[in-house]
Order: sequence, then C-alpha cells, then structure tokens
Amino acid sequence: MVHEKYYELQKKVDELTSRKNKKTDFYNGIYDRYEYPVLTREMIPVTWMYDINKDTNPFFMERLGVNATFNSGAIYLNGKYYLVARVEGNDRKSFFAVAESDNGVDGFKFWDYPILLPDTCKDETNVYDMRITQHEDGYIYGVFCSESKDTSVNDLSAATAAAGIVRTKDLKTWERLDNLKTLRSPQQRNVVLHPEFVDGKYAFYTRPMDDFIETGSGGGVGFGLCDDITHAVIDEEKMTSLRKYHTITEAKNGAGAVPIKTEKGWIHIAHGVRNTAAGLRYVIYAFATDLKDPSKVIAEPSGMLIGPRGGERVGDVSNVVFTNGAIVNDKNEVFIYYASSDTRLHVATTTIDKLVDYVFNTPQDPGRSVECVAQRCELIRKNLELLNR
Ligand code: M1P
Repeated sequence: MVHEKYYELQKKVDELTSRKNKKTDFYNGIYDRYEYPVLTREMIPVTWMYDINKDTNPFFMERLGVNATFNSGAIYLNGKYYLVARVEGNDRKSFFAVAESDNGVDGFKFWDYPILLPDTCKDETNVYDMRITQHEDGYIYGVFCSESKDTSVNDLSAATAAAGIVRTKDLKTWERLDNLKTLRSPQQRNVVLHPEFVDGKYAFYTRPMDDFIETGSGGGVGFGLCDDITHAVIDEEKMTSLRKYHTITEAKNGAGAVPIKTEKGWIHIAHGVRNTAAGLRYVIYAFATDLKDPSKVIAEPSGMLIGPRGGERVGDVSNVVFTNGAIVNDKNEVFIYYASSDTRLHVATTTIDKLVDYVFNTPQDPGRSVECVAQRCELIRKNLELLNR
C-alpha cells in the first residue's frame, strides 16, 4: 500500500516544478536573470528518495537522500529543452539525470529514472558535469568528469580526473566509449567536444591539470584533435583561453557550454577561478574563437559575464557560479544554465545578437589598474560630452 505521505510530498514537488518563473529586475543589457532556480533538490521525484510502501517504510523515512542538483549539460531537441543535470546523493556520489521543459525557464521535470551509465570503468568512483554536444556526425555526445581514487600515493583524498565519453541518439540509451587520453596532461576536467569536425577530426577543448585540484603548469583551456572518438587520444594540446595574473582566471579556468556558432565566430561561455582569503571564487566569462580555427581566440571581453549574486553566493561550495550547458533555440534566444555554489541550477537568458555584441564590443582587460581607469575615463568623457551637447 502506498504511504499517504507520498502524495503530500510529491504534490510539493509538482507545485515547485510547475511554478512559473519570472525575470528579476536585474539589468545589465546583456542577459536577464530569473527569480527562481530551474532545478533544486526539492524538485527530485519522491520515488528517488523514499520507499513509498507503507509496509516496508511505516515512518516514511528518506532512504536515499539527494543533497543537490546543479551543473547541467543542455540540449534543444524537437522544440524541447533538456538538461542533463548533475545530481548529488547524500552519499556524495553524483550521477546524471534528464529533466525536460517546454520553454527553458521553468517546468523542468525529471524523467522517471536517472541515467544508469554502462559500468565499463571499474575504478571510477564518481561522475559529474556532463557537456552535451550535438555533433555533426549524427550522435549526441556526453563528455564528463570520471573520477577515480589515486592509488599511487598514500593520501586518502588523492584522486584522478579523466574525461569520460558517452554517446546517444535519444538521451535514453547511452553507449560508453573509452575515456579520453591526453598524452601530455596527467589529469583532465571540464573537457568539451566541439560540435563540428576540425580538419576532418574530432576536436576537444581540454583543461590540462597536474593535479586533481590545482592545474599547476596547465596554462588554461586547451584544444586538441583526435581521429577516432571511440578510442580518443590527443597528443598535442594547443592553448586557447589563457590563465592570466590578476584576472578572473588567475587560479584556473575551464571550458563550459559547448561553443555557440555565430557569423562572427564561436562564442564560448566558460568559468574562471581566482583565489581569495575566503577560498576560490568561480565566475563565468565569455570569449570568441575563429570560425575556421576554433583554437584561436579573436575576442576577449574584460572580466566576468556572470558572478554569484545574493543567495547564489551561499551553498555547499560558496561563492561559485559554474556553467556546463547553454541552449540556442530556433528563435536565436540563448539560455545559459548556470549553477550557484554547487547547490542549485539557474538560467540566464539572452540572444545571439546580444551575445555577439557583448563579446565583440566589450573592451578587453588592459591588465593594469592605471590603464583600466584610463579606459573608464575615456568612456565617461564620451558620455559627458554627449550629455552636455
Ligand atoms: O566547486 C566548484 C567547481 O569545481 C570544479 O571545477 P574546476 O575543475 O574548474 O575546479 C568542478 O568540480 C565543478 O563541478 C565544481 O562546480
């Protein structure tokens, strides 16, 4: 017999899921923010956490709790918006689950079951942050962080990050391919598959790392080509968006959403990390690369595109915004899905025209305070001249 509490709790989930979202009064002309997150742990179906049978769970106790749902890959298919969310259980293990919406800003509902990946990597302990690429070869690829215990050192917390690869045609049946091998980088996280062939090869944005947390000698977002996606091996990684002293990418950075193709170049929405007395601070930034050579940066607006604001600043890993998915719909509207503080998922909306204007017309960071203030004074001078005309 179904426990009566099930209906009460599921009703709350349904109410949250069907709640209309609305734009906030935040304004920067670049994108809109929304009042409510699009996914939170409170939207997880009750059947994923409780045994709803009154005979076996008379107290209606949570058996398999969910702690958070955040960093999500995203794809637009047949007029619908799909997120492949990172769901983290109370046991700290993450997994992936598809949530679907008709409009991209609210109504995201999880499918009945999360994704059960083929268990081909017996050492793999944790998986997270899937980027979803609709590739011109006809497959939809998911590239994610595959984390294993580093048994080569005597440290309980030591781990190794690699890029796992899966592919599907319908988000339901997933084929696991070999993990990506990068011959010159010991660890990889935040790897993204480019949607088109480059020089007839599969192209990946990588993030070379010496260590599980520190990128060490890794200078930023890398780019590499491989012939065979089923046994992907990258020899040389060229650098694209670089880490730079005293910028938002000083400590590390990483590719985020799958690059968006525009007439002027590929637009990348990535994350940059700097260190502070309060720990690492993650923000989202954008840049553009050349249409023919997607490793070549051609526009780099100064500073961050999205920073954590208000309640977004607080969560399991505070002061973090992070993206690994964006959608462009058939009206050229752009939906940037970003998580705050490794706890919940939000959306920011804009358009291709606005993103292109932002990326190509926002001045670059001149790199030094004195030059930044000169840049700002020039803006003020022109504005005052116009106002006083
Ligand atoms: O905790 C913040 C983020 O940390 C990692 O990003 P990076 O590899 O750049 O440090 C990721 O684990 C990400 O999931 C997480 O949101």
